[in-house]
Amino acid sequence: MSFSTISVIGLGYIGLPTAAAFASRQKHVVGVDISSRAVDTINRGEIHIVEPELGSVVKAAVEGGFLRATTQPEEADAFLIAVPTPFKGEHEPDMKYVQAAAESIAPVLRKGNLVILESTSPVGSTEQMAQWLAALRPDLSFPQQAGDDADINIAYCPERVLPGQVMVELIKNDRVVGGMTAVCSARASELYYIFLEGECVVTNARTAEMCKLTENSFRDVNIAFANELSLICADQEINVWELIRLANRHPRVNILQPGPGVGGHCIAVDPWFIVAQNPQQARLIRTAREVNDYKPHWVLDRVKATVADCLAASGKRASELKIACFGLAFKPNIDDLRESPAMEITHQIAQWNSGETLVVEPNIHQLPESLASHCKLIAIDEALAQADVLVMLVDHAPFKAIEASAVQQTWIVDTKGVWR
Ligand code: SAJ
Repeated sequence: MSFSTISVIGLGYIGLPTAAAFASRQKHVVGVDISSRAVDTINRGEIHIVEPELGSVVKAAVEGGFLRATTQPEEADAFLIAVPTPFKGEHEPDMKYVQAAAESIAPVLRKGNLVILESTSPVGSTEQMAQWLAALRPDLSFPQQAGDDADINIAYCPERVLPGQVMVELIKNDRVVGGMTAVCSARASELYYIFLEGECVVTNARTAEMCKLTENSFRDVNIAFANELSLICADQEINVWELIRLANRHPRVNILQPGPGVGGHCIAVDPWFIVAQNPQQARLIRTAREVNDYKPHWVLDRVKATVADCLAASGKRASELKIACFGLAFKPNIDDLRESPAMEITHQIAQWNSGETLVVEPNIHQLPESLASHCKLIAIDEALAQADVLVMLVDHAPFKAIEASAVQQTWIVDTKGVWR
């Protein structure tokens, strides 16, 4: 049975691009979101998130009549669930949005439907979702009951796109497809091949769930290694960026880059899902999280020590001192400030600093509310002209383009090796 109507539940950073990708292949897509603001924005052909190329694809899809958003699920041939899975309490995954999404589609499910979970989820979540659905629809059969003959097919297919490159990676990246049965995997692959140029690599649901967590944990552990090196090198008075560049000349060494910490909504969260399920075994993964979470505190201590040195050398009063923070985003060349270590550090500096805190962030026009009353958003050249202490937090392209001769300050904390 082919897919003529596809419903995407959750129209955020993953759901909306996915909905737009299907619609761009002339499929009728019904996007569902609990936010009526997001729904209204999309139905106007506009977007509520920032992602290159997404705006034009959504506009064309809405104007062409292929994409429509609503707050209430409707009947469809396939349902993709792409809602957030944050953590709660002691870093345990919070599945309430997945459960709510499953409960919301249960009444409109019909025989022959395919349901795919895309949200990053702990191992066993797809089976759990299938049980929630089965409990609400005893009139239908599910894979855990009827195997390949089930009325409803269910699969776990994680997204793995990089923010800032979503519209390219969504189409080009290979896709891990974890069906609850072989038929579920085959149907899920058929669905993704509507837009996918990469390959669907088939496995079972549990392996697919673990695969997503593994990818982001791998990156977190490797960034933690770089961040730990940066602490050791600071103590040993070695330039960590030079060290990594040299070590990476070895044919089997490829160290990532240190920074102010790990931000974003995935890499700093997903490893905890493994730790929550396997606390005894996941020692390295937990420690990597702790190393990366500690880094912003270490940077703040470096800023305080540098400011103390600057005050002692200049004879200025603390209230006369200007600190300029370069970058707020969670990584270079984007405007996304959520879960950003640079934001956290800037906020802490502004709270502590009795002088002026200047902020340079070329990707935004206005400071977020949490900083607005304590900081001033200014241009690169103004900050370089005014500030006593410079704090480099994000290696945005315009910062890397600053001529060395334009930086006259002696007191610098550079978390990204831009002013090495
Ligand atoms: N970072 C470093 N040093 C590095 C690389 C990154 O400190 O060498 C920092 C960044 O500055 C940022 C954080 O890590 O604060 C995460 O950035 P990222 O570019 O590594 O990853 P995300 O969070 O934008 O996207 C990741 C990707 N996962 C992997 O590369 C394994 C993406 O493919 C996933 O789809 C995404 O998580 C997700 O949604 O799970």
